[in-house]
Amino acid sequence: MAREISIARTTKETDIKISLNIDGTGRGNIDTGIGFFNHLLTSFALYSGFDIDISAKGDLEVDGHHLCEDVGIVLGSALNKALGDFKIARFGYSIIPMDDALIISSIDISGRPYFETNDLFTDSFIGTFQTEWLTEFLRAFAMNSRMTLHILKLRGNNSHHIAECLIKSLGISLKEATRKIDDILSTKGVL
Ligand SMILES: [Mn+2]
Repeated sequence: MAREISIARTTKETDIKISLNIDGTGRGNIDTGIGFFNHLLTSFALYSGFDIDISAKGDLEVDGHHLCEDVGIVLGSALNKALGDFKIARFGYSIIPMDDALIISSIDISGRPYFETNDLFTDSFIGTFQTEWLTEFLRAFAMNSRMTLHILKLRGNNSHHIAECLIKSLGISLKEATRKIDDILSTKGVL
C-alpha cells in the first residue's frame, strides 16, 4: 500500500493543505508565504526522500508563529497517518555538518511524542524569519507525528547554516526511521 495521504486543516488563524508520500523522490512543492520556511521545507523533502506538497496561508500580519506551528501540526499528523501499519525501522539518527554548523538529530517513531533540543540559535532572526518559529515547527511536528525527537547543536555560529543543517539532518534521520521492515519493532508488538 502506498504510504501517502492528503490532509487539510482550517482555523481562524491558518488554512493548510498538505499532501505527503513517504515513498517519494524528494520532490517539494512548498508555498507557505514565508520565503525562508519554503527554503527549509524544500530541503526537508529532498533529504527525507518524501514527496511533499504544502499550500499554507496564515495570519502573517500577526507574525509567522501560528503558521509555522500549524504546518508542523499538519505535517506531523500526515506522517503519523501515512505510516499506516508502522512496520518501519523506527530509529534514525544523523550527524550532519554544514560549514560551521554541526548538528545531531535522533528519532524514535515510537508512538510516544517527545521533543528536546539544546540552545540552537544566538540570533533571533534569519532575514525576516524568526528563529523561534523553527523550534515551534519542530515541536509541533514531533508531537503530532508521535515521535521522540532530539536535536543537538554541537557547533555553529551562522543561523542560516544552523537552520538548514538541522533540517537536512532531520530529513536524513527520517529517511532511515521510516524505512520499511517486515515486522513491528517492539517487544509490545505494537507502536
Ligand atoms: Mn540556504
